[in-house]
Amino acid sequence: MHPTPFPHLREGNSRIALVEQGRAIGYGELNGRIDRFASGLLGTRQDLEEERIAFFLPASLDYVTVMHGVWRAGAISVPLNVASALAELDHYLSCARVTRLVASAENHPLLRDLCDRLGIELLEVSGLLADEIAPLPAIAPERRAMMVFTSGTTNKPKGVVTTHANIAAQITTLLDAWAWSEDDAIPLFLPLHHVHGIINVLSCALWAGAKVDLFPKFDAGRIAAEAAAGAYSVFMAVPTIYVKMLQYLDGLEPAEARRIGDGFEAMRLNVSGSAACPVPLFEQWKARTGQVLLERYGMTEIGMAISNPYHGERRAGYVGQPLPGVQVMLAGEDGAAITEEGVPGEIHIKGANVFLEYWDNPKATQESFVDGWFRTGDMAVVENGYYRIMGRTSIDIIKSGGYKLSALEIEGVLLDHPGIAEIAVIGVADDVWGEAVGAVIVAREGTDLTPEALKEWCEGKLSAYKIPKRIRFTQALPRNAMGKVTKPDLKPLLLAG
Ligand code: MCA
Ligand code: AMP
Repeated sequence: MHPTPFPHLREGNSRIALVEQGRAIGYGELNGRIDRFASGLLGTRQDLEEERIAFFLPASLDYVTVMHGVWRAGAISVPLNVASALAELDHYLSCARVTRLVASAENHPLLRDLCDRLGIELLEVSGLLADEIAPLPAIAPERRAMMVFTSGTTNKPKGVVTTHANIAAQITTLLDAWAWSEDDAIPLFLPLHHVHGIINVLSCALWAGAKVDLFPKFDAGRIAAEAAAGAYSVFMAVPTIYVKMLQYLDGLEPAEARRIGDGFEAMRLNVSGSAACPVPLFEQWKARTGQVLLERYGMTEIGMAISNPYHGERRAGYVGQPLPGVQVMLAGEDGAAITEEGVPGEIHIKGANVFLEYWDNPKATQESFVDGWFRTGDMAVVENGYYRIMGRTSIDIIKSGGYKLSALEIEGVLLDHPGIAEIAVIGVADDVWGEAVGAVIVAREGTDLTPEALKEWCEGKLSAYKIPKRIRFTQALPRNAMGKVTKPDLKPLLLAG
């Protein structure tokens, strides 16, 4: 019996599982390393019984070893954002009540004080690879497997807990819907503390027995070169990355750009998600590469829920239909199900894919469900059989570069600044990022605030992408129909109040 519901990474699969900086790692080697790591984690224990083990690692052999090793030892994986500021890490580690943190030696100096203060053991993968493989516990599918932090409208990010069964459901529906096979190869450059990178790319590929090319970070030039060389069959990214790829191609000689475009055209699938794919972007990508983007809709709490078809029409500006096994209901303001087309409602979701709970937060968990349906906070409408996402019910959620950010969390941090009397953080429409983080600030009298000084002050408190890029004192900014402030020409400028 497999110790976890996740297949034993295709024992007997002689194919390549991972490519890390040009080095190919086979499924056999990976499997053995995971078992050794799980054994090292267990030590003298037989089952880690949902102990929380965090890891601060980029996409790497070590990351995969820890994620699966933690699962096999019966603990909960808590993957951390490697771009987090220390104050953010402090929140994740204390909220999850993490006992052990795995990071590469070069990051130990950065994390040492925090771990000491929180009583967390700071470890390296190499120190936990046991020589002998211990008997691994059999893990029931309903046990907790992973905790991923997500921003909500409330102040601090919440830990979304999924079980082994949730993860299995989220993966297997995509394997079928998008026709994954062991012949596939995919680049992985998305951050690995979010479901998009963890489930859609890494876990689907490993479950299928396919090949994953690991990038420590997004690198348009290298991705383009590999795509042109025919290295990949599947490509998955957020809209901002498609914008950045197009910008990169625009800067090349036409013949070179065409060669890369042909490389993308030869792939069997290009997927976009995590944020709305604007119709012009869909069209530009098609013109450049011949690829008709498959747009889908998902969320940390539910994995993927709605997808355009793999076979059949992929409609620009729409996310398609519910995935097999996922129940979708649009709820009107009175909570009743909307049955006719053209009437907007909030997306509610049911299915084996839906998460178990927000960690240590029964109130938030309870409030996010109604009659067993998970309330996503996203509005949608069905038109000619296809769902169209209309936006969030709360303007306090900003989606920037595919990252979900809480305006209130950013306001909370900035309000500690002695020169800020009042602040409103808002999403500002942006061609590259979808939305950029904007802040409207009322300064305390006599203070001399500049965007640069504020940015510097935020270091260590907020990840770089949460730092307001556009700061301005003003009375009123125009809003669009969705309630979003849309003033594209706002400059990083601070005017006297
Ligand atoms: C980075 N920068 C930004 C943003 N991000 N500026 C404004 N808005 C942003 N969102 C700035 C940095 O501060 C820096 O500025 C400069 O851009 C370069 O930063 P860097 O991090 O190097 O940018 P990048 O490497 O070009 O990264 C862009 C990226 C990244 C690759 C698009 O944001 C990314 O990987 N996004 C994907 C997020 C994701 O996977 N989300 C999935 C969650 P300066 O130079 O001034 O410091 S959603 C999900 O999982 C659900 C389930 C779903 O549906 O998928
Ligand atoms: P996260 O909570 O970080 O997992 O992000 C999930 C959110 O991203 C959803 O609740 C939506 O608001 C948004 N989202 C994901 N996919 C799409 C899409 N294709 N179009 C519009 N919004 C999307």
